[in-house]
Amino acid sequence: MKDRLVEAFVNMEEEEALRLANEMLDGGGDPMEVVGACKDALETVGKQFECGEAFLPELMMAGEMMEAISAVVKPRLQGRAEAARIGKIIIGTVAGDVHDIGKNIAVFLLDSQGFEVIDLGVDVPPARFVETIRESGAKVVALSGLLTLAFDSMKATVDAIAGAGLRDQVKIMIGGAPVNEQVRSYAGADAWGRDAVHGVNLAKQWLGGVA
Ligand code: B12
Repeated sequence: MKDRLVEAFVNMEEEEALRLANEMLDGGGDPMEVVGACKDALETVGKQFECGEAFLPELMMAGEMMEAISAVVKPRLQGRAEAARIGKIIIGTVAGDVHDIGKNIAVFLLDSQGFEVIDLGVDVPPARFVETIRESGAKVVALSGLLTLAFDSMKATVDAIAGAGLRDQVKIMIGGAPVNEQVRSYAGADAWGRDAVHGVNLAKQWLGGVA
């Protein structure tokens, strides 16, 4: 079923993809497996875009399909919600980047695991993160980015937090498909999350809650 979902997604058969996602979820499937199938499909669409076999409309269509499927996955994740709020986390897609599907998955997973999430949206300038740390007193900042240029924005954000004298008060994690240990080191973040579940585990280590 997962393979059929990947195939329908790549072929831009929105209704069929949505139907298969619902069937997997109704059959008791893990919501993160549905997300995983969509990620595999998006990777293929991304590669097609890179080599000129798909164009911006296909990229946009893929984004819309992912959003539609996220909307049916989300309530299943929220079904696992815990009552207590463990701590505050500021999250946003860094300046110059508007990709937010992965960030939104991280937001609803963190929320469903009991964190208070302050979502600053996309294309967030470094100063906005600094301001929000001051206003909220949050101890964790999560930066998302999908573009190569996001690496510089992540570094600029970490630098701005340090420049404001707040670096010792917060733990910073970064994530997004192209992020790895090298990017973490370049940006000066404390950790990088391979996926949203890893991000939740990092937050639990830093703020408490069982990882
Ligand atoms: C959908 C999409 C779009 C949509 C975005 C819609 C939206 N609302 O987000 C639209 C059409 C708007 C778009 C626009 C563009 N895109 Co685009 N897009 C994609 C695509 C196909 C999928 C991205 C996606 O949503 N993946 C699925 C999610 C679930 O995965 P994810 O984001 O990695 O998130 C997971 C983890 O990484 C993690 N995670 C994410 N964030 C965080 C944060 C933390 C803290 C943690 C712990 C974890 C975490 O959790 C998630 C779940 O586990 C990718 C290809 C790809 N495979 O990545 C290209 C891609 C990212 N886009 C690309 C490009 C070039 C563009 C454009 C420049 C195109 C153009 N010419 O205009 C613009 C950029 C606009 C901008 N300024 O940002 C390139 C980037 C190349 C590069 N090296 O920079 C890619 C790689 C395609 C390609 N292969 O060429 N895009």
